[in-house]
Order: sequence, then structure tokens, then C-alpha cells
Amino acid sequence: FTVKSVPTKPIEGQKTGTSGLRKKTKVFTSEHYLANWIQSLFNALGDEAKGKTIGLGGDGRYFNKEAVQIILKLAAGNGIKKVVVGQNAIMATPAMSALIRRRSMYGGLIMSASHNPGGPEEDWGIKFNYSSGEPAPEKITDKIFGFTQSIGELKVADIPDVDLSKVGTSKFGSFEVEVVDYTAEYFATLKEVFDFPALRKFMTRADFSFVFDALHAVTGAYAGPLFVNELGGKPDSIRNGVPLEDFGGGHPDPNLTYAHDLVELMWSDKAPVFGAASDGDGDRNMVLGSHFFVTPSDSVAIIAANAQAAIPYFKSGLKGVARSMPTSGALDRVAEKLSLPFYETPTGWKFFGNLMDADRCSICGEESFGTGADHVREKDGLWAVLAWLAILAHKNKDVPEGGKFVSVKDIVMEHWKQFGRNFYSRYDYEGVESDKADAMIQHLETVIAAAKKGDKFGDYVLETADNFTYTDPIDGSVAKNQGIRFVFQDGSRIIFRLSGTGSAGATIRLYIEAYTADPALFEKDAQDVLKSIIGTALEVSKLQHFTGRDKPTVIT
Ligand code: VG1
Ligand code: CO
Repeated sequence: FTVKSVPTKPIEGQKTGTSGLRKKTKVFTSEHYLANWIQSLFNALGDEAKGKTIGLGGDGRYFNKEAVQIILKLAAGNGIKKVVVGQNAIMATPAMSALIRRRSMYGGLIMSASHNPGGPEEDWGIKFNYSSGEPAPEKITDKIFGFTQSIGELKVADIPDVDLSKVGTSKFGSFEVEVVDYTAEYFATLKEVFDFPALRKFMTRADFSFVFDALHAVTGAYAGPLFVNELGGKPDSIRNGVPLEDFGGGHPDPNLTYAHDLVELMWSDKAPVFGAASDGDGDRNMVLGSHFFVTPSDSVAIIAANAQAAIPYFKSGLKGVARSMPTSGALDRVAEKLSLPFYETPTGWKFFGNLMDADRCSICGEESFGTGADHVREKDGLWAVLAWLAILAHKNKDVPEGGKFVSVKDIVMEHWKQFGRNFYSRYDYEGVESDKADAMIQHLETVIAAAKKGDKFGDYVLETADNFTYTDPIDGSVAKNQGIRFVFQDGSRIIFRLSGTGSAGATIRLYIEAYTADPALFEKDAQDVLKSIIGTALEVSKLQHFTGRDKPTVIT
């Protein structure tokens, strides 16, 4: 094939956020928008990527079918030797991470805007992962952004569109495209982590029942093969299991607001023992028991506390654990009890990769429904569901069928009894005008600059207030301005940060946490317990004054 040089001009604003480049689909479909970013990526990678193999796939959203062909032509034009693509361009984020690792590929591209809605009027996105399967670090995403500002040429191979509907290899001169079963490598990795026969035995107990809601997103392509074919679950335990280009019009975000069908079922008379959901690209998870919600911050703590006993991959113990800064301190208490190295990182999975590559972290999580481990370098929704199944199986191993079944709620209550409860909530204010959000953060900067240890904030006494800075213990890189935090003397916290995954305007996130060791409070509603500290947060930030908002868009 020949490579055409197509002239182009820089397009403003192609800066990667928390997780890849996300914009309105209409922006991505405008002339050269996607091609410019992909070309800039190859420019940033330089000669290092030439002759290498990369992966490519996505969450099945609208525009992926066109995008995959644009990317293949640019890959060939830029000297990539081979691209491994999931059948029908499908590949969940953690599955891509597993694929890169198992095949020792140079990297991989994921076409997804994750939990953001999809369709012509909604969002599209793209992210690049490196050779250990981890999201590209900031030093590379900054470099890509640099190239987007000076780009003048696209290198496009004149190869035909590739048929991605059948598994197999197509050759175009020196360039190759291999279409693969998107479950194969991923499931092989999951089988190294969990005891599948034991999980199958548990799943088929008469006193166990289960539903998984794929929210019409990418895990719909994995749930049947995994939970039904591999683990013996009933076919009707999979809900919204067909991936759709617009996710059926919903937000593919597994939380109490957007996964409402599942929530309704789990709080009904017909509630199964265990319910779970995943997001657009399969890296997030929500875990529910009958009439019970497990917060993601508790989930990672409980998985870490039980991993060694319940999950074969961790049988010799954990190397360490990590959480993002706004995630509750529940994991900290587990780390302390188990004497494990513990790390607090900025929001976004890219900060966990270095710790894992250096063998310092086995399990990590975020409050935003992200939980994962070092079997891959992304958060992993199905892994989290299997981890909970493994813990349930372990806790019930001596309970005869029809005996006193240990439920999700029992496991969480037991955990709180041992460690105390970190009450937690996040308020999101979506679609705020950027200058108003910036003005509020500016105001908070002046508040923390003046704040001193011992100051009273409502019912709370300040320990420290700052804008979180992270120094990576492995490579020494520094990430500044990662969120305004007020840490109080009893461990309670108020945190403000702006989202880095939106496609328009600003989203303010307010994270609130209050700790209690008093068992009498454990069953209280988090919103009631947190009422006073939330009031303090709104007062301190003057949020309503700056944004005009008197209530959040989403509460999780
Ligand atoms: C959000 C979450 C963050 C998560 C990121 C990507 O980022 O807060 O914890 O890692 O989304 O998740 P932000 O910058 O909007 O707060 V996913 O599943 O959308 O890739
Ligand atoms: Co996601």
C-alpha cells in the first residue's frame, strides 16, 4: 500500500483529561478531529512504536465502527506492523489491559467515553494504554497534546476498510490486522485469579441468586460467556445484556441513580441475594445485596480484607493497597490491621500503574465505582463482581444449603464491627459554567491558605487543609492541584475537585466522609449522618453563591 500525506491544521482543546480524550460525538466526527489526535499520538510515540503491535477496540458506542477504520489506516500509515482488534471492534477496558499484557504488545487504543452516554448527540472518547496495560501517564498525554497544537500532516495508508466481523488475520503488504475473540485473553487472566470451578459450584447453589445488569454497554458482550457459560448462572440473570450504540438511551454508569432498574429489583420482594452492574467500557462496578448497597470505598476495603482467604491469586498475601485521595479511609484501616504498605494517589487509574509495576500494590480502588488489582492495569468491573462472588462463596463454604446463608449485608456489617464505618457520599454538580466553578475553587484556595490546625468548621476541628499534591514514589513525578481537602481531627473529610472526564462545561465534585466506631450508628442512613458536615462544606465553599445551584445533579 502507499501512504498518503493529507494536510491538516491544529484543532484547539485536544487535551486528555482524567481518562483519555472525551468530547461530544459531533466534535469527534468533525473533519480530522479524531485523525489529528491519533496522528499526534503516533508523533508522540515516535520511532519507538514503528514495527510494533498494538491493540484496538471499544465499548460498542456510536461512531466506533467508523473510528476503527480511521485508526487502522493511520496505524498502517505510521509504521505500526500489526493491530489486534476485538471482533466487531468490541473490547472492554480491562480486557484491553489483559490483552496488551498477555501478548506483550506495545500498547492499545480503547474507543470509549466510559460512563458517559453515547450516540450522535452524546459523548465519544479515546484512550491509549501502554505496554504494561496501564493508561498512558501524563508525560505522554502532555506530549500528545503538544503535537496536536502543531500538527500539519496526517499519514494515511490507502488500505480498504477491514471486515471486523470474523475472527482471523488480514494482510495488507507489511501491515496486518488480526481480529480476535475479545473474551479469550481476558478470561484466561481472570481464570488465573479465581477458582472458576469453586465459583461455579457456589453460583449453582439453590440458596444463591444473582443478577448482573450490563446497562446495554460492553459487559453485555462478556456477561453471558462469563456468568452463564463459564460459571453456570441462569441466562435470565443477565439484564440489559445486549450492547447498544446508545446504551438504550441511558447513562451506562453503575450507581444508584443510573442503574435504577437494578436498584428497583434489589429493593423489591423478588430481590436476589446478589446484584451487580458495570459501566460503558466495563471498568466500573456496583455491588448490591438484597436491600443493601455496598459503597465502592467499603467494597475495596472488604475485598482487601478478605482477599487472602477467598481469592487464590492472593493466597500468599497482598503486596500493598492503594486508593485515590477522595476515596474514603476504610481501606486505610485494613492496611493498618494487615500491616500493608498503603498509598494515596490522585483521582484516575493511571497513578496506580507505577505502584503495581514496582510490586508495591495488589489491590486498589476509587470511590467512583472503580475497583481492581494487579492482574491488569485498569479498574475491572467483572473482576470486582467475581471478587464478591469469591468472598460470598468463602463465607458460606461451611453453611449447608438451606442453612444460615451469609449475605452481602452480613459481610459488610461484620466488617464495620471490626473496623468502624466511614460514612461517605459524593455530590456532583454537573453542567456548571466553567468560570463559575473556577471562581469557587479560587475562593477555596483563599480559605485553605488562611486555615490553621485547630480552627473550627461547624462541628469539626481542622487537622489540615490543602490542595492535594502527589509525588509518585517510583519515578518521582509530581501531580499538583489534585483537589482541595479539609481533613478534620477525627478523620472526617471534605473534598472539592473539578471533574476531568466531562465533555462540556464543568462538573464540581464534593466528597464528604465521616467516621464512626459506634455500632449504634452503623445502620443509619449516610445522608442523615452526613447532614451537618455537608452543610459545613456548602457554607465554606459558598457553592450556591458561586454556581446558583441549590442541589446536586447526582448523589452517590
Ligand atoms: C471520574 C472519576 C475517577 C475515574 C474517572 C474515569 O473522573 O471521578 O475516579 O477514574 O472518572 O472513570 P473525574 O475526573 O470526572 O472525576 V471511567 O470508568 O469514566 O474511565
Ligand atoms: Co469506565
